[in-house]
Amino acid sequence: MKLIGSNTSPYVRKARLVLLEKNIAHTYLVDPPSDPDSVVYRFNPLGRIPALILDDGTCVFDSPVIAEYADTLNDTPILIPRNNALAKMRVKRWEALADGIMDSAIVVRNERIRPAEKQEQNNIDLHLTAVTRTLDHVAEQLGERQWCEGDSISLADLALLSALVYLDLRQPERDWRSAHPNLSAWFNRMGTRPGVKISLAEQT
Ligand SMILES: N[C@@H](CCC(=O)N[C@@H](CS)C(=O)NCC(=O)O)C(=O)O
Repeated sequence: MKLIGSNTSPYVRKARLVLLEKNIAHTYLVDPPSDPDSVVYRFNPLGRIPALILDDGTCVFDSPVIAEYADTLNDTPILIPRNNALAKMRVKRWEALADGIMDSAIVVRNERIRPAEKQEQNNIDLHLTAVTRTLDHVAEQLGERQWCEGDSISLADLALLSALVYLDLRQPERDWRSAHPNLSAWFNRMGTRPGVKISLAEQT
């Protein structure tokens, strides 16, 4: 299978981390939709990445669907609980929080690259505040535990990591590590994982 993406997209990073963590053989193709000739338009009518192309040509999108599909391919590890509806909901809720951070950070990014006179400061402030509030929340939820949910790695950890890497890229002025030392320690522990190391080496 082939994962089409870009090294800056946090949603792509989440999908890539799932494939790497589960050791699922795939080719990673950097081919962002900002290039009008990107192959992504042939596979995903939305023209969005990540897009996972299966060997029979089936295209899987978007990142939560890719994560859920990929998680069914093997059990090493299981990233989304299978037999416990509440535990599954909690992991997916972490994913929603992480995706929400990404969504808001992208709104801020898109505003900031507009000419200064066209930027909507209210919109920027709204989304910066949403990110701050959500970081406060996830840091509190994590506490001193090793994993976001349960007693092993899950999609929750991979999604949150992807959101934080994106914040480092687009909001380097945001000192979330000082604000949340527990999140910082968790991030550093996550950074020792082989799949995470590969992904972190893929920036820009
Ligand atoms: N909800 C989608 C979001 C995907 C998305 O918006 N991807 C962005 C990149 S971060 C994209 O492809 N935008 C189109 C573009 O860059 O032209 C997911 O989780 O996969």
